[in-house]
Amino acid sequence: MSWDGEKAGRRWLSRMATVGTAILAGWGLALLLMPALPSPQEAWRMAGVQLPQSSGAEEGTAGGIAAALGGLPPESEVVPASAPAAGKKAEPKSGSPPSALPGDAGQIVFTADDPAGDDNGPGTYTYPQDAAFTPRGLWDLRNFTVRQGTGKVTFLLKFGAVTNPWGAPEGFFHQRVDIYIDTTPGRGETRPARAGANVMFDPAYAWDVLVRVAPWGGSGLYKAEAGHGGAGAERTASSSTAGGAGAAVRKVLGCTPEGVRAGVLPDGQTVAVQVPLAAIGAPQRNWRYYVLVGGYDGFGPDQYRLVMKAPGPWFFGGGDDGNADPNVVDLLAPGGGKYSQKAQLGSFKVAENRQAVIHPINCPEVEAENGRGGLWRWLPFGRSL
Ligand SMILES: [Ca+2]
Ligand SMILES: [Ca+2]
Repeated sequence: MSWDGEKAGRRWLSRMATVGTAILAGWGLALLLMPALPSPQEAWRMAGVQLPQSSGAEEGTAGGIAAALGGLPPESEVVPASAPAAGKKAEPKSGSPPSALPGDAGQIVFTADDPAGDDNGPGTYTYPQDAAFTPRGLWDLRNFTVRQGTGKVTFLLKFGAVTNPWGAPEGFFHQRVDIYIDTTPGRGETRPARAGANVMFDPAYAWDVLVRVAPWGGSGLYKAEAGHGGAGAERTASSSTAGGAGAAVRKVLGCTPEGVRAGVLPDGQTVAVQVPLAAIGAPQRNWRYYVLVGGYDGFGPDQYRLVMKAPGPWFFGGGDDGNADPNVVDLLAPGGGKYSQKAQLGSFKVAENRQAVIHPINCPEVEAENGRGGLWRWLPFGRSL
């Protein structure tokens, strides 16, 4: 099947996603109304969340978490299980409050800023044209922070904007984030867990752990199996299409009250994902982080919204109609230099059907390029900013 044909097929599938969204919204609503199954908000509370210790450098976070403990949004503010038909103007419900959030987020152990206004992939990508994809900043990662608390590791992803037009129970809808972590030198995977992001990972920093972030219960913790890091396992787009095999991975935890939990901080801009410490381990100084931000599409490959050559109501534009171009619109990376987002995401080759190779933050090469006063800081556990 040609790339064009294949992508056209997926384009059709994604048009059907509006129907899917309605169904999913229905599930989400049912989940909220079902007493036997706690909503994520209830789950936070069931877990006995506590207020984090304020370190004085977390304006809008600590106080926000306190506000979040108020509980579920009023029923009147739950978005009805409906979605606009393709081509019809969507009416995002901006009045919905963000979901309640994980408390006891603990101390910051790693934090990195990302440039504002760069949710354009290699510099050319444009937003889908439907009104649901407003305002600007939905995919513009601004900050990535890791906190270690009692029995939990929390990943905080601050965006330019977060909206929830179809009432996903997590409080966000548009963001599809993968946090791939190289925790163990010399082993791991250089391919994504599933085909979809359309990128390859630096073989020198093959990933071992994936924190998958998606609405509608799509978040989870995965680990690479044996892996083949360092083997120069580069592959072309032909082996990484939607139906192709992803990396050998094991699902460790799904999105459950005892597993991985996701929500939005009351600042309305920060997606938070909490993972049990026992499952992921204590963050270490030498953990390398790949943070990939794409658009969520329940019917997209690995739930990534496709990037096409021409923009459409439901697709990003400014890419290519094949599968060499990344479906990643923002990448945690320095603002310039050899490892800038533009350089990394732009390293794909359509003619050779070759995907971009990306590099993690907090590795010596990128750190050197980042220069003095870099974007990120490692903070020994127990120390406040
Ligand atoms: Ca950004
Ligand atoms: Ca970026």
